[in-house]
Parts: sequence; C-alpha cells; structure tokens
Amino acid sequence: MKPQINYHLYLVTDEVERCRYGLVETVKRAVEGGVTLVQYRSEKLNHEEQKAQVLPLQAYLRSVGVPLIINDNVQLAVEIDAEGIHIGQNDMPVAEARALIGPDKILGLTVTTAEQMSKVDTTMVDNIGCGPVFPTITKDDAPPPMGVEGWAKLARLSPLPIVAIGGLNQERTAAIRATGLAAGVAVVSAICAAEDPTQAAKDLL
Ligand code: TZP
Repeated sequence: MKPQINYHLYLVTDEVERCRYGLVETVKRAVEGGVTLVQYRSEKLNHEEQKAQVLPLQAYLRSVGVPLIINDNVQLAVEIDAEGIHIGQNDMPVAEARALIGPDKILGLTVTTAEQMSKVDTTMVDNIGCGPVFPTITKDDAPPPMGVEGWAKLARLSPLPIVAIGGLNQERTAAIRATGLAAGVAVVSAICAAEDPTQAAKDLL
C-alpha cells in the first residue's frame, strides 16, 4: 500500500555544511516545528557518501513517522527502502523509475512548463514539484523564477497534488497558500539556514 502523504510543509535538505545544526539535528528541530515530509537532496556527494548520511536521518524520521523521499538517486531509495523518490525532467524516465521503486512508493516529478504538465503520466507519478517561484541560491541550474501567478497558472493545469518550491519564505509561502492550489510548499534554506528551524517551520505552516 502506498503511504498517505501530507505535503503541507515539505523540507528539502541542503548540503550538510549549509544545515545550521548538521543534517539530522536541523531536520529534527524542523519536524518539531511541523514539517510533514522530508526529501534528502545532495548534489555534491557520491552514492556511498549519500547513503552514510541518509541512514541516520532515516532512522530518526522512522521513529517519528515522517516519510523520507530521496532526490534523484533512485538506486539509493531502493537500497534503503525510502518512502519515495523525486526526479526531474532530465533524470531517469518516469516509467523506469517507477519500475525500480515498485507500485507502493511515492514518485514526485519536477514540472516547469505547461507542455511538461500536459505529458505527466498520472499512472506513474504521485505529485508535482513546481518552481522556482522566486529566485533561489540553492539550485544552481534552476530556470528563471515564475512568480506566484506563473506558478498558479501551472498549478491549475496539474492533474496531481502540486508543491511550490524556490525562494519561499514566510510571506511568499502565505501568498502560495492563498491561491488555494497548493498541496504544500517545499523549502530548503528558509529552514536549513534558520537560526531556529523549529520556529522557521512554524512560521511556514
Ligand atoms: N528546485 C527548484 S528551486 C529549488 C529546487 C530544489 C531550491 C529551493 O531552495 P530554497 O532555498 O528554498 O530557495
């Protein structure tokens, strides 16, 4: 059975050196503030390094019942039996990723254009990540920001729960939620770099 996922406040983890209290402690504090879902993301580390880093995080998240999603590295998600994966348009094809993880895992897909949205295979994909809404310093290869209106246009076309990402802070998150179109918001630096990740998470609820 596929787990029921609450996308309301989706924490995507930054590289460990940009997590103010280290990876697990930062996530712990954020979960105490209300984070509902965590995606492990590292663009720098190799497979074994990612695995060593994510296992203690997974142990903590399991202890509190918060699902863990792995960014891009489908093989890692399979090896550690994570709850799901998130992939981009230039990563592995969706059908291949679904075949590897099986029917009971969550598959998230990044969508940044209406054309991509029209091609989403709802038999394979569970959720859409869409952004950057605002400029971000966290993703090097991010396309230009689409703004709340641009995001809302795509969200109206989405056949699946859609999450906003990119440059989101308290005020911008409120603007996204006010559209009534978001299943959730995803943040990296607003929580990982915060002096008080618990309060930062509460502010984004
Ligand atoms: N995908 C689109 S923007 C982004 C990702 C992973 C990074 C968002 O990071 P931040 O720090 O919340 O702007």
